[in-house]
Amino acid sequence: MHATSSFLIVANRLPVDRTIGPDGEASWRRSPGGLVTAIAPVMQRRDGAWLGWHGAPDEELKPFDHEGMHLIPIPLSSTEVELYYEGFSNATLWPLYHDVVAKPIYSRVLWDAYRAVNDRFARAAADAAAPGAVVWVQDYQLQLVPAMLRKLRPDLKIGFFLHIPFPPEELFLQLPWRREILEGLLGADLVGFQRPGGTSNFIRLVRRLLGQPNTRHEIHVDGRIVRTEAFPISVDFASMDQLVRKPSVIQRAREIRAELGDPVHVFLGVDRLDYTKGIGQRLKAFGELLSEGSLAPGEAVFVQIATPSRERVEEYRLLRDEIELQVGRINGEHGSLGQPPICYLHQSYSQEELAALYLAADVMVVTPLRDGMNLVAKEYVACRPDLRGALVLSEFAGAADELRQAYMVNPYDVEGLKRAMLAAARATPDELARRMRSMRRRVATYNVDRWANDFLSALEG
Ligand code: GDG
Repeated sequence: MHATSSFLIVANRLPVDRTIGPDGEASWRRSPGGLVTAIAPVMQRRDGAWLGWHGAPDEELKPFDHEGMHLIPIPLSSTEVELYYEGFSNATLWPLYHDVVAKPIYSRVLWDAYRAVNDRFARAAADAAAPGAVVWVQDYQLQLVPAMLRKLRPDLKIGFFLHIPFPPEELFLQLPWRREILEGLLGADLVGFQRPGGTSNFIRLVRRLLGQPNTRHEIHVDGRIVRTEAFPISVDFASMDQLVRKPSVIQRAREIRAELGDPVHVFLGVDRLDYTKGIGQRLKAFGELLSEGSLAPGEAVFVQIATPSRERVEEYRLLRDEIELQVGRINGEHGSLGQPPICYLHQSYSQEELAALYLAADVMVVTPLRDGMNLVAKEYVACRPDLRGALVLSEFAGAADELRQAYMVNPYDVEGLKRAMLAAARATPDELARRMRSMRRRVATYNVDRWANDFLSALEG
């Protein structure tokens, strides 16, 4: 009999990446990101474990410890990566849950793989959980786990959090396996969403498809009560705020501006290269501002970091070609020797470099067509203790509920987007400070610790 834990995180991925050193030795490195930072202390306090795939297909690994976290690797075959992860998770659920901005693929083969992998995660969690343990299941890849796990272990307290939007009825009803997904989620004691809209979509669908009696936040299922509520995720405000005050980061921000030719306006976009992020929309707006002469090349530079993402999924390959064509056109038309107006980077950066970029940017442009939250918007705010810098933010990002003082845009409205980008670039220092101060207050109080604690207190309370 192996040791069990009283607190479990179940997520598609483990919170570590394997790196190969110069000597050829493999070692694990904690992945960047607020979720791990917020949850690691809870794990240490409660003797917790984290279950997830370790990132290499066709490889079975024994559980191991890393920086005080007990990690339990769940194996995936390369076929499962293709069908469950790239397929059902990222070619079916991801576009369906993001307003169908790309066409979802509905395939029984993908669904079967999704169910089989969810079943494997549920069994592993059932094995690893101590009697009465708290299990927190994360995100759209594992929506069947709550019910599967409850069946195996009715003694557990099960929470589920969806990091992406939960779609409205009209869209969700397309899914051939819509009942199974809802029943899967209802295995939890608490189902958390980013926005109140997710909660009401969920409640409405449960009533319509399953006929379960409910109130605004509670659903009655087989003599149990399932609660549902919004918990907007956030960032580690204090550590970002500290990072960006380091002289080396401030110096690097200055260098970045100099490397860009010391333009008057630096616009910045930071996203995974994903069709939900509205990268094309913002580049189009920027291109038109140049064509019309509202911004002059040399006066304004747009830095677009597009981190490589899901490169084996067809839609993502097409998107990359589209964006790169668009960048080439705008740079070809408006650039001059050594001075392209768009600096496009299809690479990943360290957190320090990212912080320096945030600090170097006058206007952060966050224009998703749909986004659960969007942490980049909150990171930008956390990285501006100088109270300079403007945030242009899509009303379709979860973050728009909280960052009300941003320059709010509908990313489909090119004219509106252009107006907002110009207004942000031309705002007075007083105006910028007023907006930034109020947004920082919000992110500083409602940080990622608060998010994790609120969810766990609601689950256990
Ligand atoms: C999903 C939901 C929700 C990006 N490039 C680099 C890098 N990043 C980091 C950012 C940020 C994170 O990745 C991206 O988070 P977002 O929230 O913006 O977007 P998704 O990846 O789509 O996340 C989203 C989130 O889950 C959490 O619930 O907010 O709505 O879609 O932290 O900084 N980090 C580093 N180098 C890069 O090049 N180090």
